[in-house]
Amino acid sequence: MISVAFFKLQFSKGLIVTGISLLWIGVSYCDTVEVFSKTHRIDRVIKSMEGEPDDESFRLFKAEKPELLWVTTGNVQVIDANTQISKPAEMLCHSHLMFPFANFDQRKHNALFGNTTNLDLKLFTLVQGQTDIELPKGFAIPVLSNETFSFSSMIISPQKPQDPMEVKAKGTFEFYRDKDLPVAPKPLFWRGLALMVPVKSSMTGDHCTSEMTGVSAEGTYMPAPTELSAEPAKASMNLVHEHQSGKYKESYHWMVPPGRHEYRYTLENGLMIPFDTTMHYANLHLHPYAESLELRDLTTGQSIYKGYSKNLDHVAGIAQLTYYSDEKGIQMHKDHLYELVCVYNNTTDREVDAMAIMFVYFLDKNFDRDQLKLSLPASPKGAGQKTAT
Ligand SMILES: [Cu+2]
Repeated sequence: MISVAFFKLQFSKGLIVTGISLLWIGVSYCDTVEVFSKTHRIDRVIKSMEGEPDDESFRLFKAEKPELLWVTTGNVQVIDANTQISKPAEMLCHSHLMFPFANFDQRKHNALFGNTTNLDLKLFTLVQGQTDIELPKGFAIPVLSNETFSFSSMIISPQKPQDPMEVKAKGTFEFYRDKDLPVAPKPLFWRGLALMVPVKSSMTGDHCTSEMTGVSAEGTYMPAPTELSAEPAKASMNLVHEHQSGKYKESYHWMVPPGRHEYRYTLENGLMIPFDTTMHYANLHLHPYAESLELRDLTTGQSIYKGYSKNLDHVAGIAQLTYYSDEKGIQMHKDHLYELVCVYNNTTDREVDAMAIMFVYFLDKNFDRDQLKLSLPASPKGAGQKTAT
């Protein structure tokens, strides 16, 4: 059967959802949803992580009854709010397709799938240097049509614009309706693995997502050895927290002094996976002046994936990040020790801020769409027309 879908739904706060057949896999088609941030006026330099955060709520698809959807790709662009013309990619700090932060409960979410899935808060993080994610062919993230999502974005401006400009972030996400797929995709779940650096601070974090923190252990604060510790980045002082050992504070956002520096971090919580499984996709989040980020298996000594960053020539920014994508995958182990190794080469004469996060996608091997029983009530009247923002 070959069919073409087209729908257009108007949501609140500048959100448009359109769908049309764009990508064909065999005889199946995908739907596309477009989401827009609010308009930002840019008239000055706005550094990394110092832009105004924006969140837009939306649903992927309006269905009479809840149904299974499979998310496969994400794209983000910064566009002129009036002409829709694309702006330079260095104006994007980051954006996420995620469940709403304020009320996401991982346990409750996965209970919707009979506890056979292991999804976390985010589906995609798109950043300067990689504004597209396409999961490997035949792989996708299972979600439900009646779930609310958040398109979160931050726009920055490494250079002062000649004239003030009005811009928006535009997110485009593709998904399939399960009922249109003769063959089930292989399910993936996301984890964010952030490199933490010992920092000189006694601040305590209180608003953290899983990749931003290790375990917040009780204990007496002891400063990290001075030669190892960095200044925490001021924009993320509230995310400084204690290392699992209780011996020092650490942060996923820190300052790199001039020169070339290597940072190593043993993942305190491992990979946060419930079983041994395979990894099929990985993408990076690095800041300008980064060279590479590597995930290593300390138990076997094996390098799992080493990604690289190419910096822009004309301004502090990232031109391109490499990513890992493989249908065959790499075997990963719940009980192995893993390490992140990151290199920054700060070629300026002042400190620059840094992050190093690897977003990884694992096979959710216990999820079986044929066993999924959607016992959810149908969406209440009007659901999907307007969602909280
Ligand atoms: Cu960052």
